[in-house]
Amino acid sequence: MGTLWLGLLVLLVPSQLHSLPLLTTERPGPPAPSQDEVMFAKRYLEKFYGYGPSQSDRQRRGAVSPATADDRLCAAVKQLQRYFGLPDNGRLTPDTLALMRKPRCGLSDVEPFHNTWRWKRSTLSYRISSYGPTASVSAKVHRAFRRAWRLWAEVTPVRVRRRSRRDADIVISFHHGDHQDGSPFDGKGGALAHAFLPGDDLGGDVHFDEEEDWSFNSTGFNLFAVAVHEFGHALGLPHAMDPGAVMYPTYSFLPDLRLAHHDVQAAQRMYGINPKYASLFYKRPPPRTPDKCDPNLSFDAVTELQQEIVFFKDRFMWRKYPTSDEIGISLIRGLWPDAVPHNMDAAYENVEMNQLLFFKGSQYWVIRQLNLMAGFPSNISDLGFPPRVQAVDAALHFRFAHLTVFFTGTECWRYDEQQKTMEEGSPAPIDQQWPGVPSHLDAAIFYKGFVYFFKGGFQYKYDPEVKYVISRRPAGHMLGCRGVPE
Ligand SMILES: [Ca+2]
Ligand SMILES: [Ca+2]
Ligand SMILES: [Ca+2]
Ligand SMILES: [Zn+2]
Ligand SMILES: [Zn+2]
Repeated sequence: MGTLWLGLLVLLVPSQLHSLPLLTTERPGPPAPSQDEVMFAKRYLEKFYGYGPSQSDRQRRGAVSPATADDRLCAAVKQLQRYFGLPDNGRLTPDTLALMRKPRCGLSDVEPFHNTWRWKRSTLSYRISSYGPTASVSAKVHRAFRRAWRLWAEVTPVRVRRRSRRDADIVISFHHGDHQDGSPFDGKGGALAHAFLPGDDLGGDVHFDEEEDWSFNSTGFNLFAVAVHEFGHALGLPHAMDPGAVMYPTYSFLPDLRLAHHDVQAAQRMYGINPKYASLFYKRPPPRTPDKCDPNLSFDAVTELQQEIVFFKDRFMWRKYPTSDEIGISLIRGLWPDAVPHNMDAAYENVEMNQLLFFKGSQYWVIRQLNLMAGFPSNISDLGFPPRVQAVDAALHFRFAHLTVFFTGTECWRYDEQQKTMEEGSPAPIDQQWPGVPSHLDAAIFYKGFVYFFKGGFQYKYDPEVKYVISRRPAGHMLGCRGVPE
């Protein structure tokens, strides 16, 4: 049975190779945005990327002087795409629009911030002038704000105390729609809150959109999570491009929310270091966003996605585009619904069905056109795994063979995507079916006639024709990380 498998695979490969150049023409391009979507995108870009009917000074001074309205729109879209780690094609692709629909902070991503916009005193006061929908749970609000200030105070010498004085430095309030500060709120979703940079009067103040579903848990929008971000602005911090940072512009909720390395650095550059910082964070330093060129980096999963390859790690992903050498890091949930798991086990794209499958533990999720399909997550026993298999290590999909190979420990399983059954003879030992390929894999992908396996800090390039591993490189090699020569 084992030899039969390999024979079949080799037979399939030449036809796959021949078909590859056609892929670009076979695939329909992304649908053109509707009139409404274009209007929505323009409003978003005006608000957050300085796009406007008249060119800004910065654009006029720039080397490239966009001539037409279309050029200016394209330039603003590109700027947004670069910020969020998308391919900067300047087009309003479904991915770009999906990102624009994510709830976020109401402050611009390109507003110039200066280090001079900081408080000159290290003891500040705040006051809550209105509670909006949270009036009935004011004790919880106080607790959430106190915890949020504490995160910043633990890393800097800044102290922020609640005062009932009218002249508090930082006035916190809830507002509805237009509230006369030039930045009207927009109802449910969209902008959740905004803040003013340090200064007199409105300076340092924080406004929350009263129409949001504020919460103290993972439902709706977590008030503590949004407060930590807005308080960062109230201290003078700008948005961060690092998707692991609290100062990243889009909303995300993590049960154990902490300031990231990037946030701590930014705050300490402004205010200095809390003398207790080293002892407080000695055992648990602020988390760093994974670096694609870290020699110790391993991937959770890797998949094809249309013409891209996507590498997953924790709650982040890197997308490699055939047309661009720029590989940005972004949040998994910046594109897909929140249901898609972090720290996933495996992923693959079923091109024929136009589906993307994610695996974690005994469950799997199916995404189609950026939405979770009904009935998911479901149990991997659906695919024919016996109860003893409670997770998969990696999934390898062959689109033209309608075949997916799953790897679990030292075994591999062949799933027939047309019959929707596990093929007879599954499982088989990996070392028989894939000579030279390690067991307990991290990820696998079929790309341009070769299979790439990932384990730990390495990528193994496997030639299905000679049935052996032909090279071993750093795991981040496809992401442009050449590493140290072996
Ligand atoms: Ca809103
Ligand atoms: Ca103020
Ligand atoms: Ca894995
Ligand atoms: Zn913000
Ligand atoms: Zn406001």
